[in-house]
Amino acid sequence: MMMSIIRNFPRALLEEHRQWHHANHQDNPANIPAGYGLRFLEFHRQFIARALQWYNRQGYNPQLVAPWQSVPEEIRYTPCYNRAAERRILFNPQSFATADELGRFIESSNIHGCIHQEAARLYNERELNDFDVAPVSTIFYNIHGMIDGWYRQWESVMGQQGRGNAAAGVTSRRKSGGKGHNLAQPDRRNLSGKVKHALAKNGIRRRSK
Ligand SMILES: [Cu+2]
Repeated sequence: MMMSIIRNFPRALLEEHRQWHHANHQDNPANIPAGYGLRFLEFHRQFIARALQWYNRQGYNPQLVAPWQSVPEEIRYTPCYNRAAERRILFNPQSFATADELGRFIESSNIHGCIHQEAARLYNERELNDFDVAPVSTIFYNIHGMIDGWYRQWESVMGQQGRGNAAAGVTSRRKSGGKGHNLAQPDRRNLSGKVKHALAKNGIRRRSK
């Protein structure tokens, strides 16, 4: 596994990420407040886009920051890793009525925390386990690009894509208000096709380690 610390990562970007996590810090993963999940997904989506824009302008190796196509096996088999949570996110995304629900689940299931913690340990990159400095590690973008892929898959399956970020949030919140929509009860066979299609459409692909 390649790893690398981006030595000249811009201080302003690092500070922005640090402050977001300080402002949005959650003490109790079992009780993540409404709204946090959508903020988490949206903040990281736009943060990694801007950080990678800077990264690419430096002419650095894009392979090092490519989204993981899946969680590395050595992480999936650690005690903190919630494989049932992973299954729900990947294969039953329509069970999350809103993007906020998906984002809160990514936190409350500890799947995000566990990936950071175990990647830090396994790849000997302790920055990854510290919100204040995690974005200096190229592995941060492997992880958050993958998580954003989960979010994009949810958007595709739920018909949210192409509406813009803010609109998607508003729309999905409105949907939870009970107005029926056609993806509420998809049949399982349809779903796996949709999920596969969404993954392909989002360009999620295998990356060699
Ligand atoms: Cu973060």
